[in-house]
Amino acid sequence: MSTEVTPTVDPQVAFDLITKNLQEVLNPQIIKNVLEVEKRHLKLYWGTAPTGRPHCGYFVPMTKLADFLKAGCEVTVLLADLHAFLDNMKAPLEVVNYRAKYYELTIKAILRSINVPIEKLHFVLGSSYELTSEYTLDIFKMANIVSQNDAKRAGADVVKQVANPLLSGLIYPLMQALDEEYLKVDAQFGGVDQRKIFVLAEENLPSLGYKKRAHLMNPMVPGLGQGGKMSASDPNSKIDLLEEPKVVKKKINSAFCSPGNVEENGLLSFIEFVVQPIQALKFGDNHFEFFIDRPEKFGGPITFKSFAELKQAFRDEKLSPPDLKTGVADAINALLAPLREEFAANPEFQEAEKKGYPVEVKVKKTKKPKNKGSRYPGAQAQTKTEDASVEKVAEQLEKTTV
Ligand code: STL
Repeated sequence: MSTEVTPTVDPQVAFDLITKNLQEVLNPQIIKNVLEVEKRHLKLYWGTAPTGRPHCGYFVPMTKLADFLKAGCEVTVLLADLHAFLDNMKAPLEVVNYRAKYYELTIKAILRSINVPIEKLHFVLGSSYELTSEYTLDIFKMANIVSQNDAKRAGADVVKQVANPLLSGLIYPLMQALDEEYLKVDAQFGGVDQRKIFVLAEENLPSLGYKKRAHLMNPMVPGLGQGGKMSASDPNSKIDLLEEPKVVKKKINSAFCSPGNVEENGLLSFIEFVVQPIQALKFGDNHFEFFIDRPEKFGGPITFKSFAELKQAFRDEKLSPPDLKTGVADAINALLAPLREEFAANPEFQEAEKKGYPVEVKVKKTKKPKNKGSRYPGAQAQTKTEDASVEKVAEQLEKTTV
């Protein structure tokens, strides 16, 4: 086992790499203890639920996986298929296997495209151990120590919030906490939106006789629309990893981007959180080069040598929104080109896409009666208008997380 081999990376260097560019680290001393006292490789995992098609935001955690691998960590990617099912059936059971495959191939393709060696990366399917009797009993044990309220709050930023929340949303966080034990890791990595689940895990695993883990959190990257978030209901706010170059151009052109405004600008965020770390990975820490094929009448082609310089030029209105858009669309298309190539060359990838995301047959929407069970006050008296307005609110609340 590689963990028994004395690590070659200096503990301080490894710690700095592991925690670089993160928004928050809970219990860093757990990590330090592994590296400095136990003198072994850190074991950690990143989980993703194979729901909708992965989008450009996925580049962000990938650059961190690269850091972890460079630091000598044993890294596991959990393809949380049952979580994709438990989150309001975002992935029905008939398609979830294909989606998990699609996610696995996408993640591998991204990592290869940014020159990250993936031989030491493990992929685990959640259902491979989450359906064992041992795990089931642990869910029941957790269910006896975590209140409904705490489970609900823990999932609030991750589980899709709907008008009539299902029981599955309460099980989801309990299982994510248990995954840490079953994957035998020292730490879990995820977006800062996972924070409440991470805290739930820290607070409750010890009651089951399991150890508390460290938690590493990435910042959330804003989407392309006004108001930041990548939203499922606004397809223009996110770009799929296999998007056609023309569609990339179109979506970038419709992104919110007002002259001189560097605060609410998803395009600048994309350069800062995606393009910049990828260049640092590929060409060394301080390397940054951003080329914009600007028309001659607006000053001609230009290359920025630092993100700060680019941001300042935009703030001073020396760089206009249309020119910034040209640069970002070209940059995204350059990042996506190798992914499209892998997809075109791999029939397994194509099959996973076809069967994981079957073309939707448009059926006329019929109003589904809300499932509130039958034994609650006013069960008989419920009106249809009430139902419709609640559904509307639920739709507005719908969001995706990275
Ligand atoms: C999503 C989107 C995303 C991450 C996740 C879910 C995380 C899921 C998860 C599930 C089980 C775990 C850890 C993480 O043990 O980007 O819909």
